[in-house]
Amino acid sequence: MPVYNERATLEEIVQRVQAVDLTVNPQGDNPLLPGPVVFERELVIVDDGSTDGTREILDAWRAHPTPGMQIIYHAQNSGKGAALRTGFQHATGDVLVVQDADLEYDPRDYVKLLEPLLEGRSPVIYGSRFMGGPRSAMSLTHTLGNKFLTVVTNVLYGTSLSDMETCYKCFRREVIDGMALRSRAFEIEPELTAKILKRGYPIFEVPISYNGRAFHEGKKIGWRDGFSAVRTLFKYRFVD
Ligand SMILES: Nc1nc2c(ncn2[C@@H]2O[C@H](COP(=O)(O)OP(=O)(O)O)[C@@H](O)[C@H]2O)c(=O)[nH]1
Ligand SMILES: [Mg+2]
Repeated sequence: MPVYNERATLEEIVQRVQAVDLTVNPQGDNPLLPGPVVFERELVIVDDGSTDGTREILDAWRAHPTPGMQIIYHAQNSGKGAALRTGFQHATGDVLVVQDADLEYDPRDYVKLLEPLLEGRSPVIYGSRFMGGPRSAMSLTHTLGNKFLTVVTNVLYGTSLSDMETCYKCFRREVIDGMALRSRAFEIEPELTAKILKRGYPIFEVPISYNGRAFHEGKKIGWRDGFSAVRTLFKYRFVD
């Protein structure tokens, strides 16, 4: 969980992550499929130099450690990409899921990501906001921006994804083992997607719910990040 100045939502999202039932029932007629699987939860929170009071909340939690929860501090703000890279380094589990610290994504969807993963459909599952799941309105600029970046991804990498920029990226650890991730800011989404596809992993998508927030509620991504995403998609098409 990358966190930057999320005082208003941090406690609520962590409570939701901790509360969610992680029992997954893989379906299918493969006799080798396990029965119900209960995933163990490990939450790695990376605070990226927050200055709005988020640190004080985290300080209090660090004073009374919760098993299965790590809290890591960046000395200064370095961007969502840097925070994710720190988180990936510290996570010890077999499966990783990215969880933003706002309330746009719903942890109850984790099982939807884990089910096809366990069924062996792919070691990489993306939760898509554009497959008919329940959602609040997304602004027109964000909708067009997301669709455009997804089309650029599909053209460059020969895929037919519906949501490249989704925060709900779930993958087995080995998918990113040894992967040199360089992005500091929001270009981490196209970089991860590009490198996963170049390693030859198919990305399996499932519908998830989405409760988008507006800029005045703290959303930070903007049109400059769109340009940077396009540059990133082109760059990693040709270099590693
Ligand atoms: N680490 C880090 N995280 C950030 C930064 N900006 C946003 N985030 C976090 O990254 C996630 C996504 O941010 P958000 O503004 O919701 O972006 P969007 O939903 O992709 O537009 C949230 O958990 C933020 O706290 C930043 O500069 N550094
Ligand atoms: Mg967000």
